[in-house]
Amino acid sequence: MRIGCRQKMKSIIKSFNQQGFAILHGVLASACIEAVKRECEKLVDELATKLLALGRISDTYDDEPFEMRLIRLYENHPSETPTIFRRELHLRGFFELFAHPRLLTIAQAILGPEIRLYPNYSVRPKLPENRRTEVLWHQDAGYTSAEADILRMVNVWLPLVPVNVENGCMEFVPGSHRGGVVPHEKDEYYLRIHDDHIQPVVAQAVTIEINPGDVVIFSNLLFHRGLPNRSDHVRWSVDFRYQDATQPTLRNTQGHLLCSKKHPSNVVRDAVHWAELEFQ
Ligand SMILES: O=C(O)CCC(=O)C(=O)O
Repeated sequence: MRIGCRQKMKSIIKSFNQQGFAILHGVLASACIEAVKRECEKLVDELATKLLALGRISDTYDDEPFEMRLIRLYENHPSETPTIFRRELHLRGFFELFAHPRLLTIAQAILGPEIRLYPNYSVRPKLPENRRTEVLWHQDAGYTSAEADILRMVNVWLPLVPVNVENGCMEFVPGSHRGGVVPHEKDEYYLRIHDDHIQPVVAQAVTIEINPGDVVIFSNLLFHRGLPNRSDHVRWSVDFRYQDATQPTLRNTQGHLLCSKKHPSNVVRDAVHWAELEFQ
């Protein structure tokens, strides 16, 4: 690794360890983002075809831009809008992102040589003014199990459109990853950190306004939320997690191995192989 790269890597890891997150500007090539967007467009196409076949719409809005089409398709059925795609992501265009060499190098520097894609990878089309997409203050580890603070992970989040406070960017409490898993309670759609733990620190929260090509990595213990979308377009984003593959997932699903010295033949080989696999 060149000296400049080594220094950058050091400052990313320092920020991840101290603040609980690090922003990587311009790390993804536009071809990588475009490949993901094309796959998302195909998922929306499939939904449009289904809605038309069911007689729910009379126009599939093929000419609407990426950040508008879902709004048009569901304008008469707002309670049915998709909020997350997960099982659908075994498509070739996602592989270059999930197995991005620079992201994997960072994950290996933090977690060690054995890296799994944790069985929790998502595309979120966050439609405006939809409470089902407003993700409340939580720690990812709060969703896993009582032993979740043993899981060593690097969470990855990236936008497919520019994100800001208005359209529902992420919000983090720097340093909040240091105290282990705190109590969560069930709200209508999501878990939320108990008020006794979020209220004392909420004023320290920072908003993560970034652009396609940028990525933010963060700890699975960091207090974070996705703000509501108050704009007139869809806030598209992708989130996934790398985990130290020597650990259990603490779920019924096992994810997919992306780097391994111990079991190299089990690593997902390429985009074709990824598309043959399933969410598991
Ligand atoms: O994208 C969002 O609004 C929330 C995502 C989130 O909470 C996560 O990736 O853990």
